Amino acid sequence: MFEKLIPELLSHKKIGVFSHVRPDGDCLGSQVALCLWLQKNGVDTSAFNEDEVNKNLEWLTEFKKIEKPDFSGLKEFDAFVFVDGNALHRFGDTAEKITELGKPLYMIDHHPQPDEVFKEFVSKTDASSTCELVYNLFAEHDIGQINEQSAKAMYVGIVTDTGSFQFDSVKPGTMKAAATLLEYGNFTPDEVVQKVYSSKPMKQIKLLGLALETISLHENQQIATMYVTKAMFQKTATSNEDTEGFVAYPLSIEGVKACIFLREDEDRIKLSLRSQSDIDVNEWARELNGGGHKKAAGAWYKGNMEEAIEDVISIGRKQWIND
Ligand SMILES: [Mn+2]
Repeated sequence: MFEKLIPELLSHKKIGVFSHVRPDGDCLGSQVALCLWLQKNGVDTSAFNEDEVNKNLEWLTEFKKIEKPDFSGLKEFDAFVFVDGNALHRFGDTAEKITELGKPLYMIDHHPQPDEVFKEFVSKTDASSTCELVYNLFAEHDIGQINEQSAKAMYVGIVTDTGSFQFDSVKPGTMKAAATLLEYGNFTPDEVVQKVYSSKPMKQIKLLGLALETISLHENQQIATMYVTKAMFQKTATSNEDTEGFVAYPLSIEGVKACIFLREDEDRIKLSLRSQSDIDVNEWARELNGGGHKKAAGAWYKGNMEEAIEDVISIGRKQWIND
C-alpha cells in the first residue's frame, strides 16, 4: 500500500504535516503518529493545524507540538503531507495556497474523490480511519518503530472514527491494528478512552439534554432529526465544539436507519448526516453541496431550522421511497 509513498517521504529532509480544520481524533492521531515516524527515520517535521485542539485531545500535542501555519515560514519545507482529508480547502486558508510554493504534496486519507494536486497518495475509502492507514505504513516499513506515543495516537483515531469499533468500516484488519497498537504501545484501552470520552464539562451535558428534547422521527420512524439552536448555546454557555458526538443519540433509537443532526451556526445551519443502513448519506449530503462517506457526511444549509429539516427530509425521501 505504501511502497511508493515511503521512499518518497524519506527522500526529504524537512516535511510539514497538516491535519484538517476543526480537528478530530483521527486527523490529529494520524498527524502525530506520522510525524513521529518521519522523525524516527531522520526527517525533520512540523505539524500544522489552523484551529485549536479540543481539550480532550490536547494530550496528543505533548507527543508532537501542533502549530498554526504561517505561510512565509512554509518556504523552508521540502514537502507537505495532508492527512485525513483529500482536498486542500479542508486544511484551511494557508493550505489552500500551498501550491504556490511548488513543493511536492502528499496525502493519506480515507474519504472518496481525492483532489488531483497530490504527487503521491494513499487513498483508501474502505479503511476505518486514517490512523489505520498510518498503522499500515508503520507495519510495511518497520513495525518495531511503533512506540507508546505513536501507538496511543493511532489508537485514538481508530477508536474515534469507528464509534469505538461499532461501525461497519471495522474489519478484522482494524482489530488486528488496534491489538498490535496495544501490544507495542504497552497501554490499556481505558487509558486512552477515558481521556477522549470522559472529560466532558457539565454544561455540555446540559446542552445535550436540550438537544435530546428536539428529537423527532420522520418517514415511518426511520429517519431521526435532532437540533441545537443559538439560544441553546447561550442558555448553557456552550459553543459549537460542545456538540461533538451528539449525532450518535438520534441514531441509537430503535428502528432508525439514518439521522440528521442540525446545528445553528452564525449565518447558516451545519448538517451532520449518519446512516446505519443502505441509505447513502454521502449522496444525500452532496445534494446539499456537502459530502463525506456513505455512513457519515456533512453539509451546510442557508435558512431557518424548520425549513432545513423539511428540505433535508424531502431530499432524502428520494433515496428510500423505492425501498
Ligand atoms: Mn478520519
